[in-house]
Amino acid sequence: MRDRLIIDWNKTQQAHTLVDQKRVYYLSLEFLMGRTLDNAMLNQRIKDVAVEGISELGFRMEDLIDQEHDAALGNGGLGRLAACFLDSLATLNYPAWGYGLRYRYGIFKQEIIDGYQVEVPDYWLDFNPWEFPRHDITVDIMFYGYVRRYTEEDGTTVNVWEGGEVVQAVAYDVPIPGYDTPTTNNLRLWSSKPSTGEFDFQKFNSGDYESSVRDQQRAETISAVLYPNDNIDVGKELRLKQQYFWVAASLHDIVRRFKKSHRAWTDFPLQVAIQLNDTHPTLAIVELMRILVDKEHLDWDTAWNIVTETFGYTNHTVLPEALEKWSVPLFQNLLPRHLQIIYDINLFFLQSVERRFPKDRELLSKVSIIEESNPQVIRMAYLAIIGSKKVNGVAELHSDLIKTTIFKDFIKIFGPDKFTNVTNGVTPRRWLHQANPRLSALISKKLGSDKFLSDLNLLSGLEKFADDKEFQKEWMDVKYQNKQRLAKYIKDTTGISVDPNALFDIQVKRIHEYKRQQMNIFGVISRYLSLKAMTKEERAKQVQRVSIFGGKAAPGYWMAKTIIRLITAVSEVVNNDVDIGDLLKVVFIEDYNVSKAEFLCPASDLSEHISTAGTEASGTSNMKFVLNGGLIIGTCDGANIEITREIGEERIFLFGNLAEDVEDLRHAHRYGKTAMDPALKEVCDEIEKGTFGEPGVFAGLIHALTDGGDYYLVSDDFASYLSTHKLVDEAFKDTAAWAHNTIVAVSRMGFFTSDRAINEYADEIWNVDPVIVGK
Ligand code: GL2
Repeated sequence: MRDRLIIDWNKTQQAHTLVDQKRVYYLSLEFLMGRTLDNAMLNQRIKDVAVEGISELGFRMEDLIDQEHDAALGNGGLGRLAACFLDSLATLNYPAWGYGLRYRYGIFKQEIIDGYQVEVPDYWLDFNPWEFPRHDITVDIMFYGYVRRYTEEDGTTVNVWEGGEVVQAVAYDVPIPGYDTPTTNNLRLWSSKPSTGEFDFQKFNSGDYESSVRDQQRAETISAVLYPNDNIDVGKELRLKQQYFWVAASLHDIVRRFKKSHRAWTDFPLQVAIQLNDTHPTLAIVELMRILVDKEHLDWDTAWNIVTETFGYTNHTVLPEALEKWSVPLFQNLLPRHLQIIYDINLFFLQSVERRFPKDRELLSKVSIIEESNPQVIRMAYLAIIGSKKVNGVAELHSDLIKTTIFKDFIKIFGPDKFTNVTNGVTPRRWLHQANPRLSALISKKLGSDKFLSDLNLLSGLEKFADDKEFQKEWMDVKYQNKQRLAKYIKDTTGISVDPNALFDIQVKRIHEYKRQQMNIFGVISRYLSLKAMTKEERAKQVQRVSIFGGKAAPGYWMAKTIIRLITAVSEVVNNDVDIGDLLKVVFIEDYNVSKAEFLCPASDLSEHISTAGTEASGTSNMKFVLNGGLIIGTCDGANIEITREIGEERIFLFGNLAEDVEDLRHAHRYGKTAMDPALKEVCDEIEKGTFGEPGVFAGLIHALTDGGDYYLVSDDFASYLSTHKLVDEAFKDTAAWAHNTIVAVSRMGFFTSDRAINEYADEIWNVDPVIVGK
């Protein structure tokens, strides 16, 4: 498979070089690729032959596929989005490159020990046939040092950054095959090593062995580990080093490629589009200015025009704790010349603002790249906005929110057209065809072809069969088999028996207070209490439920870890309660990752996307679950809103307060004007009674609801959450209607393919055309 990829990869790179047209560069600190083998076979359309061949040799393909380690160079949705985008870019034949870091350790592996999360390193490079070390492609990257400024004879000022520590970036290339096309793009990941070779031999020879090893380790540390934080900024120097190392190496590569064509610098934006996946690569704006002004000696204005025509910036969150800010002293020490450039960018920007809004002094401090805190900090998102041609959010509500909240002052300055929306999408190749081969085959059979895999709107052809009894049966049969597969996995890994006839209710995503797994588990406790209070006859009428959770907590996020502990504690009690039996089971799936998502998504009846309104920028697993024939319970947040619009509100269980009400509700909590929801109070009392073990362990969770001000509005949404779950139970009893609704929902999911999202970026932001690579 690897050799096949390489042949197409070579063909593609040659074709792209020959046409020499505009390319897209997708800069992302995270690429959550998952496994490659299955995807490579499917994209090259040779899986059937391979399965046959393998079985003739006496093996099962599933077993082979299972041998592969996930490439887990990402935290969650943001990193997985980048992976889906690479798949679509190649499938749609766009000349595109991904640039990222080759972390030696990806996201940690999660073990659950005595109900608690324990982090174990993810050493995934033992065996990775999908990467190609390119020892011929290296870039020296400098940190620290100082800036020497002098005036040349003709009066121009020259800035030279020198005297710093140099580290080498080495390229590792990963081929990215498109589906049903020879186009195989490149993902280039950078690895760090000392610039002087293996050791500093002078030190080594003079007996200073330890320090030569230390230098080597110091260099290698840069690309050693992925920061395991999702939606939170921690501001560590090593992280800034990673960002500059990756951005500088990537830009060097991009500029080198551009220079080969001997075009004028002003042609740069006609040949190059660079997309910043969140603010992590914002330094690229500064680095390109440094290259153009300090090294290529362009004048500032020409350079700035080139820069601002080249970049696009995607914002992925409005959470204030996730917005990157770098302390000026830390930055000054690490990147002294870049700080000067940022000051200049800011100065010219503020001067232009002042000219246009001479009476608005407050505006200047509001939009300044430098926040006048102690210490001063650099607001990376502001720098990204000012240095980019377009700024986009990732779902309609989110794109509206950034314009009215965190970036509102910039609308005044740049006008509304600079800001746009590109709703996220997921690749149907991985998230339908690969993850759910049974459903994919059934759809192909019904539609008479598998063309829907490259044109997802063709799913609409299913709608007319939504009431066809025979088809409904086949449809629900597929769901049942997928649930059976999950039930077996649960039994094998946890020992818990679950009945595939029960309603499978799944919430899998990073553990975060804003995503409200705590509300889900409180809801489970409430269900448990009501079941306990029922007579036998009443219980017999209830719908069986399996509540499935999965997700990693950031290692330093104590509250998220407490939520995991509550889930595991509740599962210990509920699963062993003889009164309850199969009516309710609670399962925590250890080490949720891409390959686990691939068998979880097809097995849900219901999935939960229940963030506090206005906090989840988009969400993408919501799309995956619906595409796989499940319904969702969710808040009016992120892409849930567009999913509702597409599939119809009768097919989604929406509940809770709206984003526009959140501020008032929080205000009311702060000033003590809200009493806790009575059902939630009962749940809290039960926890405090010790039903789920030592209550002190969960005190933080309860405190967050009471004196903590209930920032995520669990109490405000709890009653409607519970009553909506009752509606779910009722709906699930009517199998024909459930089948009808899931078929209609799937038939209307065409919009959520990442192919649509990528075409929107290509047309509206990058201005780039596909290149057809010959067979
Ligand atoms: C996220 C958002 O939280 C999530 O809602 C969105 O779907 C993805 C992709 O756009 O981006 N932002 C973020 O910082 N992380 C996300 O998953 N980690």
